[in-house]
Amino acid sequence: MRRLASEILKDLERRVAHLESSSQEELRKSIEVVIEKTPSNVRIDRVEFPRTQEEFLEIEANNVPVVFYNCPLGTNMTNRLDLFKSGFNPMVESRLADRKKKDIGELLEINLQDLLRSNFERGSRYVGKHRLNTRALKKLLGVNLYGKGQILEGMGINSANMWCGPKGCVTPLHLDTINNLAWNVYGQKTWFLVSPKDMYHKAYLETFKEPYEEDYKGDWTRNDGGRSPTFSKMTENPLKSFNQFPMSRDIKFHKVVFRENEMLYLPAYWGHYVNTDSDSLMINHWYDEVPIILSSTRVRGNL
Ligand SMILES: O=C(O)CCC(=O)C(=O)O
Repeated sequence: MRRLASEILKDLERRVAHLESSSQEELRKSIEVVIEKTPSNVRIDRVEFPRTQEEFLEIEANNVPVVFYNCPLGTNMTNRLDLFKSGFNPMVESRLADRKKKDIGELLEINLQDLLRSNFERGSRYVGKHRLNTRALKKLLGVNLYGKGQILEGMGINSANMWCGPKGCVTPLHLDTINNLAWNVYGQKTWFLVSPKDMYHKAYLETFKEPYEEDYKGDWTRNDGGRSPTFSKMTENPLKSFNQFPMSRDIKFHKVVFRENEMLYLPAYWGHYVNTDSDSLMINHWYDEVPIILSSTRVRGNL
């Protein structure tokens, strides 16, 4: 049954009343600042990868996602078989990526090559957020993205994660409290991006799981170290979910088709729903947790 807006607003008040801890308070303040900093009418641009770090920093400071094309990070990897041939074979946690399931699926530990060999055929399993160290990254891609003289040198990028799976995988709408640079190594994904303001004032009200479930305990500002406060119940294409979530009609979903050898800069607190359009491999890096940016000087280091 549809919920009335007034009921939903009451629900929000109840949730806000439970924001007790100072870290949650700090996060809340951060969100307000982020919302203030983010222009309300935005367009997601697709631009040539910056030539200098200054150019990159200028773009980054706008707090608006950008897709960079022509990344100077090309690899010879054109499909999952190249990944297979690289001999890279860590144990990975994969999860079910069934669109019909209303959650992100149970985790299964498996070695990557077995996964590529078996489940890609059935198209049911997805490796999300598999942490890579510098050596693994180098082995996988044969490039050092953040070495001396690179645009991203000294940016404080301290993690690399691999996302790999077949067509049809979905990551439900959620947000992270940390900046993101995602590089599409091969394949195509479609991202639906939501501004921090819409996430806070519209999406969270209606689409997020009950905040007091054992797993979540707090509201969406909860910082759980995984940097994803929680996933929403929006597991289907957002543009086809209006019947289920009527308030989401008012949300501006920015649709971004993310192609091979492009990099997406996604500022913290931007909501994202991701659909995998073909077999794909993506590497992403989180950096500069936003509350840290707001409360102290920025300390930058390297991977
Ligand atoms: O590519 C995906 O499936 C999800 C990526 C994501 O959520 C992220 O990079 O934060």
